[in-house]
Amino acid sequence: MKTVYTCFCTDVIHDGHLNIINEAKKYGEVIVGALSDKALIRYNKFPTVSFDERVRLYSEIDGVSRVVTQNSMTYDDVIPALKPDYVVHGDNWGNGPEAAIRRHVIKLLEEYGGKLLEVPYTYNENVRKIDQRLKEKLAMPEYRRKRLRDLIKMCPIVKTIEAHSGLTGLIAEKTVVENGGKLDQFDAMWVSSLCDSTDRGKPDIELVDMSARLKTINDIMEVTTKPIILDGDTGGLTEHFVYNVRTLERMGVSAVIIEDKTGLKKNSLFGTEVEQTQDSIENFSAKIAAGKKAQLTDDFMIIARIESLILERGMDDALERARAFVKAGADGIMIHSRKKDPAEIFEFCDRFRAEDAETPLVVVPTSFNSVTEEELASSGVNIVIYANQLMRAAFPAMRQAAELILTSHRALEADSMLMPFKEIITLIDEL
Ligand code: SPV
Ligand code: MG
Repeated sequence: MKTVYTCFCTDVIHDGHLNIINEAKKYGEVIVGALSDKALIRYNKFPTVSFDERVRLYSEIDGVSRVVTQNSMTYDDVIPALKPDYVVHGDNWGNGPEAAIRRHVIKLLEEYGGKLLEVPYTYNENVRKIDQRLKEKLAMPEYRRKRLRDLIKMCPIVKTIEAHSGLTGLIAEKTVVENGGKLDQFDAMWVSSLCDSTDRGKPDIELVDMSARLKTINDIMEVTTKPIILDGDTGGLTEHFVYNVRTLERMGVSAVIIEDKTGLKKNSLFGTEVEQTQDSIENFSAKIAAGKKAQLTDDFMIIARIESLILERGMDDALERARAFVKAGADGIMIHSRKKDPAEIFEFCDRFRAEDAETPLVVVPTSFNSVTEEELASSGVNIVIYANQLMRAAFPAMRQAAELILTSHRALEADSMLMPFKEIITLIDEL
């Protein structure tokens, strides 16, 4: 009997999947591949049920002979091993980033004479509702909040991009690229104080208050499902911080990062060019401990950001603070630097990891931007934050468009740099 292989990456079986199985079984014994969690999260999906539950779900479908694990989104592990006579897939992967996977599957099949069968993709009201329901589930606070802790366990490094509005949230949520046959996307979003302030035309000095920051978070949450890390500046007064922890947690924010500065906070990238005061270890530890005591779930994370390298207080001071803040209950350490060379970040990570193998490490490579995710991951970094690039990309583009219109006395000259009108109206999902 011939064998037919198809890969599923769904948490819910709908008409479309049943149609694939019904078509597949006409050609032989049906083997379903369950995409592993690690592969799934790079593939624009996040599981809402465990891998074992997905395997059980697929095994129970009438017509499925067995379920195997597929670890590679490019089918490299399963096709050469199983050599199925046919691979069945919906006909909706010919365009966009998935097209590379399709080409690769065809190549793998050609190596031994296997064939690709494409089934018309089913898109009806029932399928649409199920997709929508899954998305809603992921956007709910209880799912979104814990997703960051899950990602830290699942990913070599959690890739986080700044978002400061619904629109930038959509970019963080939906941007998927194909690179070397693999799909990739961001895992999480950073609500930066710098970008949230800049977007309002205000300086980054804790002037934009928590009510305004919560509005930004809410705008982002309305249109996304990915976890949110809030830049909480200094955390403010401990007596206020505890209330904000509760609010953020209830909203479904996954983590707040607070920095060990006090008084008038200025952006770290100014370094010692402006006057900035570092908080004492005792005060900041007490703030962390109070925040941890206030939170109600085990999911929420309070991450301590150490400014010793920014303020040129030295590596030993940074490490002493890291030790103290972890002891006070911090769920992670962010170490910041404004040097172009990542050497001091690597030194911190190596020395910290020599004493503490567990506590998640976070870095923001704005200045030391030549460092790769792979290098950071191999130094023990768990979360990389691209803290301001979307804002910095948008500003010069908007200014250039404004200048072109002013100098041309019409909009035609700016047109080639603009997104087509049709595209911008389809960017936003309608319910
Ligand atoms: C932010 O994005 O606001 C940050 C990171 O705090 S930095 O601008 O590098 O200080
Ligand atoms: Mg900030």
